[in-house]
Amino acid sequence: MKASALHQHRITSSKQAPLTLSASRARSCNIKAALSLASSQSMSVTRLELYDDPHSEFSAKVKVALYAKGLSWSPLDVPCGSTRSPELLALNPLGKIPVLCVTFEDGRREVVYESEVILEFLEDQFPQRPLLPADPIQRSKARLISRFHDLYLEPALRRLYPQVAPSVRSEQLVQEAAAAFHARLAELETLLPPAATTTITTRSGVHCRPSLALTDASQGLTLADCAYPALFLYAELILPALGLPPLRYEGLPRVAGWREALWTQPAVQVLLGELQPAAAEWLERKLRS
Ligand SMILES: N[C@@H](CCC(=O)N[C@@H](CS)C(=O)NCC(=O)O)C(=O)O
Repeated sequence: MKASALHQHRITSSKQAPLTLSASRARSCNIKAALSLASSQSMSVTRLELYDDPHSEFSAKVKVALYAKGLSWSPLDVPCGSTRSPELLALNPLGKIPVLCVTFEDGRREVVYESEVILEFLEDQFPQRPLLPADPIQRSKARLISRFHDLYLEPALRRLYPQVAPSVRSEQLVQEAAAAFHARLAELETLLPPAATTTITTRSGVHCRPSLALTDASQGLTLADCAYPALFLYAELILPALGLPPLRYEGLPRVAGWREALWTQPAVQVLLGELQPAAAEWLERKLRS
């Protein structure tokens, strides 16, 4: 699927096409038939709505999965622009986005939150274009890499966010947080399978073959991949903004090859088309404060 086609799909009004496997499929068949195909459960989903913020890293993770599965969804603004608003807390008592609202064909509306739980829900509800490999061990590895993002790598990067504003920046905290982030990246290198470092020899020399976390790039994304485009993007923006050396993934050949392969994926390209300007705007705003 081309990136432009995916983008069109993302902005499709849910009134026009409640939920489809793909834009082309919606055109070629009755919507209701597509909906029942799209759902593994007896009850079909007619609408997906996502409370998100254009620069939210965890919302980006969910959007990669939605795009990879070719699912249509509508964005919802966070009520009053605050994750602490009574309206959002009524949906997610943890006061965080992303929050996915799911409407079923009988009109029932359910709320799913926590990005990893949302991804697992999407996988259960829409098993077509699976994001989890068939083999149980490979599934556990995909979950491990995704979990590593949520529990270890992203929290390390997050320590740098409050340091972006020059008015409150502490050089010591920047150095400590950057060192901790690089230590986590080195751990990530060891979690990735050696396939990510597979080299190919051509007449022009030896090249690192781009590979996704668990599969060859030609096989598409898995659950392991969804969180990392936003993580890499923010890390690449924030480190130099803090006066630190740019992130070049030196000594991390598996991570470097994986990052390169991610950027070739249509779902990631759609996400980056939205996230890059939002992240740049966020950074500019923080740098002025
Ligand atoms: N563990 C949560 C983390 C979500 C998260 O931290 N979201 C941020 C935006 S990227 C947020 O809502 N922050 C507001 C807050 O923590 O009050 C998940 O995986 O969904």
